[in-house]
Amino acid sequence: MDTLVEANTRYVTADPYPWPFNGKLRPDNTALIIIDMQTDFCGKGGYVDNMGYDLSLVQAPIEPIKGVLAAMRTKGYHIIHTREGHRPDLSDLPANKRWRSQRIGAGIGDAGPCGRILTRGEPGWDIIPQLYPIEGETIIDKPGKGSFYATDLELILHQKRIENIVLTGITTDVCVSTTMREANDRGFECLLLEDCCGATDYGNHLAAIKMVKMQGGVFGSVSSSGALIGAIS
Ligand code: C5J
Repeated sequence: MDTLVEANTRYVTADPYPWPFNGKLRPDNTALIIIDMQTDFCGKGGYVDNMGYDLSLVQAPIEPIKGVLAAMRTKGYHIIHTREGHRPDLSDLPANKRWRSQRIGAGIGDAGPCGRILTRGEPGWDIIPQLYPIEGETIIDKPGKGSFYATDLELILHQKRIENIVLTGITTDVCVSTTMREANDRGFECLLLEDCCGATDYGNHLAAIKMVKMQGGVFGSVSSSGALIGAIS
């Protein structure tokens, strides 16, 4: 059974608990956040490709996210996209982050096949065409891994009266996980869609998902694109 619908409540079948905890799943109080689906993280010639990782792991969530995005757009849910990247003058790039990226052969701000790596305005930094935002959707540009740090995301979520967040994107163990932890600490009710995420290391992907589920759902609950689409349809 994908949904449990009682009077004025709606749940997504999820592990370790049906989500959201209070059954208040509605378009007006729920946002889909799609994290960092940029060419730099999943495209040929981008940052992750330059570091030598297997792109198939970070491309796997593209089709499942497409399905969730279409379903949630149709139903009028809030849609938020994020992009990790730095100002062209690199004034928001910590020296240690730059040093570490150079050390692994993908220096942030350096020229690459898709323009300057992880630099705002460059082709590689932008969101892939398959998941490109449409008019009215929010885009959050962030310099770090978490989507709340040094951005106006929290203010926007409060202005829109959002209580529930569905998390998707890449990478499961870095930006998605960091954002989920930040959101959870701020009282947002979070759901991670496991087939809508991917990591540069499959073991890390699985571990990041496992961590969400411990302690009765210490950061929220975990489900799939199919269960979410079933629940809102
Ligand atoms: C990383 C991200 N992995 N979007 N960024 O550096 O997860």
